[in-house]
Amino acid sequence: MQIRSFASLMDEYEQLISRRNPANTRFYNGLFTRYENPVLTRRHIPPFWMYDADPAQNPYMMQRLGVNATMNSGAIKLGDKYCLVVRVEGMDRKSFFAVAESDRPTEGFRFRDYPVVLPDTCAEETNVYDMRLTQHEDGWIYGVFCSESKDAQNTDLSAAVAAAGIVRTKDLENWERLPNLVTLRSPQQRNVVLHPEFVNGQYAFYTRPMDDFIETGSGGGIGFGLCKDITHAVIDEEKIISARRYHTITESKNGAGAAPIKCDKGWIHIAHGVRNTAAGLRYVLYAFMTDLNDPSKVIAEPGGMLLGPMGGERVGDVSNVVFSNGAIADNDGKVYIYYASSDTRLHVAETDIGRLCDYLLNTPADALRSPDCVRQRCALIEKNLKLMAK
Ligand code: M1P
Repeated sequence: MQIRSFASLMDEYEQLISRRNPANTRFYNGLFTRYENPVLTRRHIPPFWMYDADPAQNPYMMQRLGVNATMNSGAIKLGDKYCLVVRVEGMDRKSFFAVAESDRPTEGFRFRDYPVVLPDTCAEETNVYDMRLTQHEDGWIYGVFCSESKDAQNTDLSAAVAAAGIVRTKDLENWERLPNLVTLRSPQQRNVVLHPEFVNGQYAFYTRPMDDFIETGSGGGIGFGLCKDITHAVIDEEKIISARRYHTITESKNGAGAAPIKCDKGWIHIAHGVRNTAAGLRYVLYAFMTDLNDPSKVIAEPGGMLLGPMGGERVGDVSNVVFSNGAIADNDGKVYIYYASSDTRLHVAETDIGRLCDYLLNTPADALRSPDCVRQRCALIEKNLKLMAK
């Protein structure tokens, strides 16, 4: 096998970072634009994170600390920079966070020189992943993420406990770790999102109650709860605001997704859902809207999907997975949705507030119930055939 020089690995990496990412003009649905290339993959990891560049120490120029995947990032605009806090999965399948940024929303993302070093305050934690970022009106940027630990009460070696970890920062550089969220009525939590504004003077969280590490439980769905003190966040009362319903996008494992985006019609939420079917799990991104004055009240929840997997990505077990933890609403009204596909790479889709509102408020809510869906389609066809005949 030929031994590559570190310089050639760096050249290849720089070429990848500077590659343009044109819009995919073959795709049209009137709602969003897709782009030809993912914005981040494991090939975007700087070689100096993985190789010892010293040939005396690394004569075969062998990867010493490899990376398996980049996915499920939180997203935020900081000054002029589009920033992603990315879940980076090592070869050992354990994850850590790293900030990638660009001055353009759809290309040019480059990881900062060092990954995020979280304060080591949670001794029993074994894995961290999927951080959602919220610019809160209290002035801090919060990251809420999945904190996984060994289940000490269970002798099964693989039994795990999921909690919502909380960190805060002003610059995505220096992070303060706060105690994990405590929800008194649900033993475990994953995919929790902090609302950007105070609600009744308190911090508001969208939660996903779980009975155990995998099961979302009988009372599952998207929960909502308030807490007074985020430095010791405890939610006493967690109410379900969007219940799981059989064979809909919110059937199981639903989370609240990205931090909500405020517009004059309500709060726009972009989330992911997965349905169990005989053919396996079916992942989609979906959207819902909550009331401006009461963000615990869902006012629009189309039944259809917002964004499915890209064609040509159906490889292996996780071919179906689409997952979003982050979207950026820009000053000009454009919205960039960062989504992971197949649990290995991050893509972007571009839309705007007007289109998202139209989608949310005018897409049939029961489109996934098949007889209704077909009837609605027939009504649409009939209307269009009449229009075309004129
Ligand atoms: O593999 C799909 C997803 O599975 C988990 O998500 P959830 O909390 O919904 O079960 C996470 O590992 C997530 O990162 C992953 O994309």
